[in-house]
Amino acid sequence: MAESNRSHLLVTGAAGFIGANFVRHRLALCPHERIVALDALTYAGNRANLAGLEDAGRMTFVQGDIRDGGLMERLLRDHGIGTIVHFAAESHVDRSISGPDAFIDTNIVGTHSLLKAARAVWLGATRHAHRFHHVSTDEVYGSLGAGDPAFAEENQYQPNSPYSASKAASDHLVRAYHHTFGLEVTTSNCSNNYGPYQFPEKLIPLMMVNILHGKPLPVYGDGMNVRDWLYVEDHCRGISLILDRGRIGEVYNIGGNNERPNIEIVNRLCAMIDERFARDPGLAKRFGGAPAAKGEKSASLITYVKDRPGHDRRYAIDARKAESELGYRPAETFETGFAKTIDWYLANEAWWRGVMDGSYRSWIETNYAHRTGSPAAASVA
Ligand code: NAD
Ligand code: TDX
Repeated sequence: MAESNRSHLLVTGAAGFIGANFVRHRLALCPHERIVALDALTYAGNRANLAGLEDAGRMTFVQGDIRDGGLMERLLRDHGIGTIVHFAAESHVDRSISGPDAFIDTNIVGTHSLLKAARAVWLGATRHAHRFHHVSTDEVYGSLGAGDPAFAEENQYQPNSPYSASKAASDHLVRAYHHTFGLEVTTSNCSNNYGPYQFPEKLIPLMMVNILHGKPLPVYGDGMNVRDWLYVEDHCRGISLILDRGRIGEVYNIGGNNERPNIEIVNRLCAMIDERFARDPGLAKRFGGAPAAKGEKSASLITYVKDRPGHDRRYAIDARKAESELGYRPAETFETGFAKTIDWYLANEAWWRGVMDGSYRSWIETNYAHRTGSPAAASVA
């Protein structure tokens, strides 16, 4: 095999939301590095998220499945990979409730397949320089009450959804491969990301696209569930710090220090879009169905719907370990990150229209109908 090189990265789930942002971030940060960008291109993965990156010759895209152990071993050997950054997963909690099987297959079996390949190639007859970084979520720690302290790395795991349970299982496998086989691993558990290239099934881009089409904004339950929101580039910076300075075998929590109830997020999004329509008359021409195009308020679309089963009430991250050991701190405030995100979606209409295919529409309609009993009201033309 080619000698493994820590500067040769395999990024799994590279055509998804955070994976694609990470590839862009890392290529810019480390001009000497090369990346093999692997993705199965499920409904959530899009080649367009990596557009233009292959031209410089430092990134190679491979369509493949992490469950294909033979392919994983070949990629590691043929490209002399010394660093894996593992994003590939089924990532949407609502889909894990309506169809958990894919979450078990990809998040647990898939992660194990990747770990086995890494062990076979890096810890075989000869030991090779390596790092396996596993990207996980704050949801593995469960749900907090209003006054509870934020999640620290030592918190007990209490996953509540099939999604978070599958991520918890994958975290345990990564830990076990370190303790039992000596695989050099790090893990990060991060809060809710937002920013460019996020698939419009997640809260912020879904609400954004629905506002622009004048469709209902489905707020689950009483809208008072709290999430900690982090601009995606800050998550990518956190992962880079762990890759470059993190201690082997350690877990780092990454967060935004930015807890907000969902209804505040939706109201703020509505107000900021109204403000952009007021500033730019061209938007009313492009999005004639939006309330703001008719002088109405986007917030008039807010519709409270049946809650997500088992809906975690609150997540909050204590990121002091990453801050003190690695110097991690989010660069964006909620105001700057949110403004960048809205402007990116307004400027990249072709991207989001391109990813909203028939299967997207049918998922959004089914999910909405299930919560309201009213079919198709949320579908997007
Ligand atoms: P995403 O759904 O946008 O992207 C996941 C990518 O993985 C897609 O491109 C998909 O095609 C690919 N994929 C799925 N199954 C695959 C398989 N079997 N083989 C190869 N590729 C496969 O998800 P995301 O929001 O970018 O999340 C990335 C990672 O970060 C996940 O592991 C997720 O659990 C974690 N995470 C996400 C958030 C968040 O707020 N989005 C927060 C914390 C942690
Ligand atoms: O239509 C909606 N209405 C609504 O009220 C949607 C899609 C969501 N919500 C609520 C549910 C959550 O309380 O908004 C909050 C955020 O929902 P999601 O965007 O689905 O994210 P969440 O369930 O919090 O999980 C996300 O953060 C942690 C990612 O999808 C996970 O991959 C990550 O691990």
